[in-house]
Amino acid sequence: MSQLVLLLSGPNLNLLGQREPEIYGAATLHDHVALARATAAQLGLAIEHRQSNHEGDLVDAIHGARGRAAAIIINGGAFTHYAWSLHDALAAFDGPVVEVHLSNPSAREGWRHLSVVSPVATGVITGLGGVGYRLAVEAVAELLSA
Ligand code: CA2
Repeated sequence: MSQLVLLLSGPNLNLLGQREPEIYGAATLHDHVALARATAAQLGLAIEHRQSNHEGDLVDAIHGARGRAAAIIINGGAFTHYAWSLHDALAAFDGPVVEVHLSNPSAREGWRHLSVVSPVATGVITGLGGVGYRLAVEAVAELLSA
């Protein structure tokens, strides 16, 4: 049976493709999830995707992954930069955590340079646009097979 990977999307990512294509590209969140699912299928993994604009929903989703999902891939959106509840929830998850961002937050405004997710992530993929979602799934497959 396929191992389950929870893919989490934070606030405003549901608007991708509608604004700021120069920063985030023209693809929609649906496109990124579809790429992650297709990559996962090739590698014997299954993706469960959850997007929310509410911090507590994402914390609940991380709790719900405990003992059920083998790994988590997270683009926390702007919560990445200040939502310590996500940090604590991820710290309580046993399994690889891959943080992914479409843009490179370190090359943008100062307030985006801090990630509260990175200290509890196994690895981080930033600045590669939608390709990052494929690479995140490939990284998870490698980590789970090691
Ligand atoms: O680069 C990324 O993937 C980000 O996580 C995207 C977040 C941003 O706050 C992070 O610093 C980096 C923003 C997500 C979506 O923002 C949109 C806003 C308006 C229209 C479309 C997308």
